[in-house]
Parts: sequence; structure tokens; C-alpha cells
Amino acid sequence: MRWLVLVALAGLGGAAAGVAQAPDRAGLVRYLDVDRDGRVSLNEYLSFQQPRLAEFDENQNGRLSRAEFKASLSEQAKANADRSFRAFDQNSSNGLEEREFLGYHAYVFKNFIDANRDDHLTADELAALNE
Ligand SMILES: [Ca+2]
Ligand SMILES: [Ca+2]
Ligand SMILES: [Ca+2]
Repeated sequence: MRWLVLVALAGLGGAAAGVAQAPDRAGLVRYLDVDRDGRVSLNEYLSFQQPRLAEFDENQNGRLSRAEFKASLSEQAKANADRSFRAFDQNSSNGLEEREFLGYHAYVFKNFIDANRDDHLTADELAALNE
């Protein structure tokens, strides 16, 4: 299920070519679309991202270090990992707690994934990321 990780995509530079490898974008939207309204809301997207913090929190201290955060990102997003980490570590704890981690992903969703800014991701918007 490599493509599920790819939706975690989202470079702050906007490039998300990794999604081009997704075999079935409609299937991906269906997977994330918990309330079955045909679109992925910001909350549905963040619900997908939330458990990924624990998944990449190697030393289980409840926050992602710079290296752990970087490991959680797609290849495209890794290029901006240091800048993103600094920007979203708002309490200067040198780690991203859940609120900060979700803040990052909400920012990415709103600015790079949800093209028409209606707080929902559609298969069309996902396809557009390839262009
Ligand atoms: Ca939905
Ligand atoms: Ca922090
Ligand atoms: Ca949208």
C-alpha cells in the first residue's frame, strides 16, 4: 500500500509527482472518505495523518524530531523538511507535537492539495497534483 503513504505527500514546494504512481486515485479518495460523501474533508485527511505521528515517533516521546518528521514525508516534501519543521514547531520544543504535526498537514491540505479551497479533496484535485 505504498500509494497510501504517498498521499502523505505534499511538499511545501507543491510538487507531488509521487502521486503519479497511484494506481487508482478514485480508490484512494474512497479509502479516505469515511463519511462516504465522495470527497475527502480536511478532517478525514487529518484523521488519516494523525496516527502517522505515532508510527514515525521512533523513540515514542510523543513528538516528532526533525529526523522523524523528515522520515514521515514523501520524497518531494523532504526537500523542505527543515524549513517546515522550524515553521511548525511553534512552541520551540525541537519536536512536532500532535497539534503542530496536524497543523503542518492542514497547511499542506489547504494550500497544496485542495485546489479550489472548499476544504475537500476530490479525485480530480488529486489527479491535478500530477500536472
Ligand atoms: Ca467525506
Ligand atoms: Ca513543538
Ligand atoms: Ca477541494
